[in-house]
Amino acid sequence: MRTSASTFAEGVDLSMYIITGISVFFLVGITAVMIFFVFRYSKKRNPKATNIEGNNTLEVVWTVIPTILVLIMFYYGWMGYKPMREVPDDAIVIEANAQMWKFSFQYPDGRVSDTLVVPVNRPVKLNLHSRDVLHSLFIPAFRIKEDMVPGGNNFLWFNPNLEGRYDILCAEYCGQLHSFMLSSVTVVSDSEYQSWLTSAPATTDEHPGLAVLKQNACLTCHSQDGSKIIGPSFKGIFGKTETVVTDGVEREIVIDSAYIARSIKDPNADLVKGYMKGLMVSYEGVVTDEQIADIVNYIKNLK
Ligand code: HEC
Ligand SMILES: [Cu+2]
Repeated sequence: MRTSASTFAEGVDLSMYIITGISVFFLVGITAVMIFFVFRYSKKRNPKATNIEGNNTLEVVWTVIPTILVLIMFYYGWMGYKPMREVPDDAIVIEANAQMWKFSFQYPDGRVSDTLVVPVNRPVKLNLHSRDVLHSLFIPAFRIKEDMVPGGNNFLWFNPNLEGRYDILCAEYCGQLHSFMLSSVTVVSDSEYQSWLTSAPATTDEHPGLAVLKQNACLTCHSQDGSKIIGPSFKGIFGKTETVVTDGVEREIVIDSAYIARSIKDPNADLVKGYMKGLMVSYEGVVTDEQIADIVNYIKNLK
């Protein structure tokens, strides 16, 4: 049995069973009739081929019945889908952000989390945003999936009705590490939700620069150990001389704080030689100047 943990599950599952049922009925029926005809009208039993000219009754029957069946499928599909676009007024509104290759969720009080925590039996609306390419937020247990379009403002909502922890996947092929773009939603009681909301985010003794790199998923593209992932590694780059391509012209630069800041705010201005343009998007307005200073400080120490 698959898990179903939201009020949408019933409608989606019902329409799926109806469509699958009708399809299986016709698969079996048509196959059986075909096999019967192969024997009944083989050359041996039916040596002289006959030509049958039109049959109005048949024409009407095989037009009307399939039309009714398709309308039945449409009806159940529509009944399952319609409530997904009608958000209750009292829904908790959370901003869901996607980027290559990470989800993050921002709660009304400003709290940001990599995973969702929601109270049971309360409607939750997610406003869907993407910082770079097309992603899609898919929660199979809730039977809900919507595209996250850069520059668009799509949404989804759900009403979870079973406590537990469920997978969130990106369902739109969004590049090399698409299959690692995972998160989860934990459905808890109302009191657990309240205490989670008010609890201070776990403090770590991590370098603030490292925290910023993690929070913005920089490390999905930049390693700290010298290996090349999507972008160059951060290891030992500070003070290094590097070849970059600026407006199509190669030149040598020394990596300093100003260069790192520019790489973050306008990544395609100076392209590191050997890397493709447009992979890294600008973090202008996303990462503050203080955070950039923390990053620079952290990279300096990555020997
Ligand atoms: C989707 C992958 C991706 C993400 C996410 C990403 N970058 Fe990059 N980054 C690249 C690529 C590719 C390059 C090399 C091409 C270029 O210079 O734009 C690059 C270049 C850089 C450089 C220049 C490195 C050098 O050796 O000159 C810095 C600094 C940098 N990124 C910092 C960051 C920071 C900080 C973040 C997070 C806030 C980040 N990047 C997020 C892909 C990414
Ligand atoms: Cu994605």
